[in-house]
Amino acid sequence: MPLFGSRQPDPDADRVPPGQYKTDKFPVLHYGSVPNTNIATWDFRVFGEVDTPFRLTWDEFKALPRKTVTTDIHCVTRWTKLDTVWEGVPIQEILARAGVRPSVAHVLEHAEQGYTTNVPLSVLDDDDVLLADTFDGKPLDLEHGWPLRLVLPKRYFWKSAKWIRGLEFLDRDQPGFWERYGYSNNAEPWQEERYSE
Ligand SMILES: Nc1nc2c(c(=O)[nH]1)N[C@H]1C(S)=C(S)[C@@H](COP(=O)(O)O)O[C@H]1N2
Ligand SMILES: [Mo]
Repeated sequence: MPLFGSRQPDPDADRVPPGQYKTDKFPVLHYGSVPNTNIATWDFRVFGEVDTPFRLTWDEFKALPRKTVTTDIHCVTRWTKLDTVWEGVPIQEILARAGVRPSVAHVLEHAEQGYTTNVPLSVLDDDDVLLADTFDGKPLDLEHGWPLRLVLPKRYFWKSAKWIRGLEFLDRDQPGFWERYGYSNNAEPWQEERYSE
């Protein structure tokens, strides 16, 4: 018996960013309602400052190269979930196909119902960033973003748009939905960048 009670130090403590707590649940968080997506008319658009803008149908998306990423996720409302397992198309596959122009420094994620969130190209262009259609080996639940969401583990999770429909490449920054409401532009959990100054 430990001398001062039975609480053991959490072996995962160094994986939980400042001000966050660990949960095994998978909370559902979004603004508005769960959209009604028709997979037959669904598309994913890559546009803006790219040499090869393109549009993918669901079947075309499903035919792209895929990989699995296991990662921790952090929501600004303070929950952190460790070792989440996602599968989908690596973002670097999309970037390569688009031919992103040298002038591009920013990307705007576009999702259903006008939800947007912005991210620097240098942050998006990482080997743990996925366009994910699968969580824990199963298609995404509707409320977690079916059919497709972005997963960007190195930023608070509002930068991971559910029901994503496109990426817009920009030569200047353009704040997204939460960023316009005073949330941090950079949103780095280890720096605890929750709100803008
Ligand atoms: N389209 C869309 N994507 C969104 C949001 C949203 O409101 N709309 N909320 C974000 C926030 S704040 C979080 S924490 C995560 C939550 O993902 P989850 O519901 O799968 O846990 O989705 C993000 N993606
Ligand atoms: Mo969030």
